[in-house]
Amino acid sequence: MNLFSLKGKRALITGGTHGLGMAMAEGLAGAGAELVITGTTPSKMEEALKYYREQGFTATGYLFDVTNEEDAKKHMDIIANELGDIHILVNNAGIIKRELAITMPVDDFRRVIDVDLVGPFIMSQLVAKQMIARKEGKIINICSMMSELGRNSVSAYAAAKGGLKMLTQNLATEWAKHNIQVNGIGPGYFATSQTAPIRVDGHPFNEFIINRTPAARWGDPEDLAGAAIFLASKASDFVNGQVVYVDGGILATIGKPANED
Ligand code: GCO
Repeated sequence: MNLFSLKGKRALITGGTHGLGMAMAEGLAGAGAELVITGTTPSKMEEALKYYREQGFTATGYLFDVTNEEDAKKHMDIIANELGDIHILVNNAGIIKRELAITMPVDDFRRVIDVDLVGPFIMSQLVAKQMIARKEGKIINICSMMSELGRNSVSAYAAAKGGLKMLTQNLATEWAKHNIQVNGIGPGYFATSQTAPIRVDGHPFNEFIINRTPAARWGDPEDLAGAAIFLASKASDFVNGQVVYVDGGILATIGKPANED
């Protein structure tokens, strides 16, 4: 089981104050990693750090916007001085704006691309500099079903997450020779605050997803911990540029008629 041990490793999870980021951070800490959490909301950060520390985990938090290159560099320098190297980067911070493309304000489209695609590039470039020097590192980009499929109202998010899948493959291409493994996790449909509006009982999308998912359920954030531990540990030292889909089988099937068991 040493293959999956993260003892002695420091993992930075962007947007690790709630939702899927928190679930993955908990999994990494459970495997032995020290946590560095970034966020943008002081109250969420305070609550999250209290929760991590109540679990007995070592956790430190930093408030900055990953799309602000100058601020990100400043905080990554502070982290390096206060804590030391980052061994594992999880680019999890992301937003979604659901609006049909025909009416979506371009500034909204641009903001989604900025947070979900440019932010991961900025953070990857900052940590890769120390990982190249150290000749080892793990970068995990949180992609999406929308890295592969589209649906009405998520054009910006799909463009960003499709780009994030290709960014994962390209960073893997450039940095594998430095023993840096860059991979992705593609969550299916999970029960989080981001999906709460389309998950309420009776919402047509809720029934649709249950029917469209072979596992016939929404994902539980804890379902992601295993993939995060795998891609953060020695167990994936020869895995490069892959996206591990944790989706209950959605991408494996064209789906089935609503009345079919
Ligand atoms: C949506 C959902 C999805 C999921 C997830 C799927 O509106 O379709 O929010 O985007 O959150 O990204 O992988």
